[in-house]
Amino acid sequence: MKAESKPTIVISGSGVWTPPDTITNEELVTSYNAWAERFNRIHAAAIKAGKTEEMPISSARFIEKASGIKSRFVYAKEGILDIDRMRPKFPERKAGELSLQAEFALHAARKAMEKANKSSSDIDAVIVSCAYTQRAFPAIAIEVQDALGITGFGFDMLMACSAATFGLHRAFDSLASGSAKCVLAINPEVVTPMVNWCDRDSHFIFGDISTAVIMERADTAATGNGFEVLSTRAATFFSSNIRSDFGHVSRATDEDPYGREKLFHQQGRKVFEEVSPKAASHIKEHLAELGLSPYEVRRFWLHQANINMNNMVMKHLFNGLEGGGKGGRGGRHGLCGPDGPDAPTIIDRYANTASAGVIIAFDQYSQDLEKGDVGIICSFGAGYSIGSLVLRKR
Ligand code: CO8
Repeated sequence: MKAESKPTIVISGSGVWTPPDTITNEELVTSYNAWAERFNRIHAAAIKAGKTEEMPISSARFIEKASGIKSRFVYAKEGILDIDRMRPKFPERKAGELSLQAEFALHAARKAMEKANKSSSDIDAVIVSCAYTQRAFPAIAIEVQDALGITGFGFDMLMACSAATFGLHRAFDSLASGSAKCVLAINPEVVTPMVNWCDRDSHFIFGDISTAVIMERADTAATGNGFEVLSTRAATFFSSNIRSDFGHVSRATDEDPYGREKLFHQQGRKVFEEVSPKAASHIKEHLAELGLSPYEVRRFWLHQANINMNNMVMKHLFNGLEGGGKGGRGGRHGLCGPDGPDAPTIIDRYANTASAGVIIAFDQYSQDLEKGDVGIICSFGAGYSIGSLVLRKR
């Protein structure tokens, strides 16, 4: 959607909140391997008879090389590393208490509000958009709205790794149509309960986090800086290569709602191969709609699932393009890495935080941009889904 003849809409603040615990690859692998070795010892006879599959051994070196991940933030470390549990342990909260996910949301929301210099009375819409909500209703967004004393409306939406961009699209549309004047869009990603910590191929991928963004009309923005939203773009293509089938219907099908197939699982290699070119084409086409070349983009805030995948997206994006233009990246072709944050990576410290990764990258690598610089936020993931916003520094 183009912003032509519509009011100027800006991102005026963002915030990132991290839970207190971290788990390094080494810690994770030590505990997983102890669990796998014990499993193999206990089931040695069945494994020998071909009745049970042997659990493979994980490696910290593989994880870093294959994904770029070195460490991740988690809400509760202990249960995950306990080989008698292999999943986080959170204390239950009663209906009258603030829910865990609302607490996550509030931490990031307050940071974004402070950055944008907004109080609750300035905001009239709350969107909680993430990979999982901890309950069906009442909406976490309404709980957050109530806790902050915001008058207006709030709703939850799910869109896996593209939840942040798709949530911001809804914020943009509400502001453009006039149904809201200032939107608080939050991504409280409490994902560690849905990770299969006994699956060697995916136990290292995710971490918990919370991010938030304030989007509003330029004429109400309290700070003169921030980023103008030039345009938004979304695309989806059905695929079963990334699935999480946990849901209320399991109660009726008598399936174990926490079985292997119900937790997060993926065909990682296929996802890598299929999504990277799609994401690059999406970015190229979105920029072309605005008459821009990738060389005119100062910063690419990409989804943070895998460093090699982001390098592949950037390679596809610049492949076959002529030279560098104004503000372009010259010979560097925007690759992620130590040379420079053209497509900054935060995956080493945070791992994959589902939808929040693009907002962490944006929050941490946007202060140095100069007036007029163009950047693009682009998420891609389960669905498949791809969502982008082209921004210009004010
Ligand atoms: N340690 C040692 N070896 C391993 C490990 C490990 N931990 N894991 C796999 N291996 C082995 C494999 O078994 C394989 O062995 P072999 O060759 O003998 O079969 C070998 O290493 C290579 O395996 P792969 O080809 O699978 O490895 P890759 O190099 O492709 O790396 C990745 C695997 C890192 C998973 C990679 O494929 C990847 O990241 N792909 C992108 C996937 C992606 O972006 N997914 C997005 C999912 S997230 C999302 O959309 C939102 C979901 C919502 C959040 C859900 C939260 C719970």
